[in-house]
Amino acid sequence: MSTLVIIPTYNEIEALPGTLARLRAAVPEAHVLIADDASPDGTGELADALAAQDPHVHVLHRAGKEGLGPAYIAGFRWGFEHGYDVLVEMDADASHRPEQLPGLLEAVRRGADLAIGSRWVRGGAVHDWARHREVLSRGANMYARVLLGLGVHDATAGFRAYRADLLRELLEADVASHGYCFQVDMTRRSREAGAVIREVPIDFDERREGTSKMDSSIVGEALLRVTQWGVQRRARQLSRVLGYRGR
Ligand SMILES: Nc1nc2c(ncn2[C@@H]2O[C@H](COP(=O)(O)OP(=O)(O)OP(=O)(O)O)[C@@H](O)[C@H]2O)c(=O)[nH]1
Ligand SMILES: [Mg+2]
Repeated sequence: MSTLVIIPTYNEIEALPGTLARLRAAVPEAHVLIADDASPDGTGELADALAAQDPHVHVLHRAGKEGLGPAYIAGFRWGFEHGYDVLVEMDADASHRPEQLPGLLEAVRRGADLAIGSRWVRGGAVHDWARHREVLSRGANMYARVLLGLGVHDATAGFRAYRADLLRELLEADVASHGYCFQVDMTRRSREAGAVIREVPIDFDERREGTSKMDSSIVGEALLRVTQWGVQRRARQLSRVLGYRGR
């Protein structure tokens, strides 16, 4: 299983070197693609320097900040072109422990199309997270679970391993989501495509370097989209029921 780990970056000059070193040590056979949105702090140049020293490291430079979703989609397409079997999503800020990536890859090896590194299943945990972040994440996941019937406990999770074949199928349609709801959107699409989804418990660490890119527009987009998808889903269910009664 040839593996590409995609790390989206925006102003991660402090955190990236440590995360990359841990990743290269934990899963030496995997290749890495840093997808940088022209970070003003020079993360893209740093990534080029790291790539020049290590043939397993690659860089995708994008024109400007467009959010997580478009950066990942560009990274996935790069991965398809280069023939990888498994594409991984991982944050640059070491919130996701590279040492736990083998667990996700093992789940794919055993038949999952999508392995989600989950904070909110038994054995999963968050460390040093502010109370309001935990409440937000748990609340968002509960809302998405109830509205969308995903059967997944951590639909916003950003530490994931996808079988490339599943992603290729999902990206035949446009995915417009930018922020966190990109993760929910992809989970929803995976479910609709009949994919085998496994949640693997992980430890999520609060970032120690750099600054968060989460803001109210990202939360707002997620709330709006999840609500829209939930309403669409209910409307489809209702029209099916009414359709049967009408016969
Ligand atoms: N290329 C790109 N990467 C982004 C963008 N926004 C966020 N990222 C990266 O996506 C990953 C997750 O973003 P974070 O800011 O850590 O978001 P978060 O984990 O929800 O927030 P914190 O818990 O506060 O760190 C990091 O590697 C960011 O650098 C973007 O617009 N473009
Ligand atoms: Mg983070």
